[in-house]
Amino acid sequence: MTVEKIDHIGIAVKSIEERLPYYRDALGLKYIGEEMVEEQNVRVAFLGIGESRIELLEPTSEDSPVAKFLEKRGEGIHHIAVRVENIEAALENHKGLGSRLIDSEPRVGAHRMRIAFVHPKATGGVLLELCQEPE
Ligand code: CMX
Repeated sequence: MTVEKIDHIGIAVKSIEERLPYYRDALGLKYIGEEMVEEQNVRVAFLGIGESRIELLEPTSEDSPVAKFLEKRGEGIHHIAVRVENIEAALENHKGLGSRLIDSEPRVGAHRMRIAFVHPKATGGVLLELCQEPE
């Protein structure tokens, strides 16, 4: 089971339109694009930072996990995503060690990546996303 790199850091924001100018214009990151992730009720904007990315997450409905996060904690780091070579092997490893998973099977996320979330209770308070590039 190989972890390749930090794929992206997810930052919960109330409004992409309001926050994008900081990351793109003040910090000077390359704007990659935006996408709706219907299944999660979020709109995401990606910016490149070296071999990783920053993902701005804006909720599109009140029952979005990001809306709940904003309500409880306000804007800030929402999750860290690590790129793995084989997501099934990574999930099996977690299951074997009894680590609490949110997704026991991979599903499709932004950019058609295969993703699965690990519960923050398993990691020391950080929501972790495992992701693998689509074939
Ligand atoms: N990071 C760290 N801790 C978090 C957290 C986050 N993003 N979200 C919730 N928590 C904490 C809560 O504060 C709570 O802590 P305490 O018990 O100490 O108060 C604990 O985790 C569990 O909270 P909960 O009430 O049981 O669970 P929630 O209903 O708040 O849901 C979570 C939390 C992580 C299970 C849910 O948000 C989830 O399933 N997330 C995965 C999907 C997701 O986040 N999708 C959006 C991104 C999509 C994308 O990038 O494509």
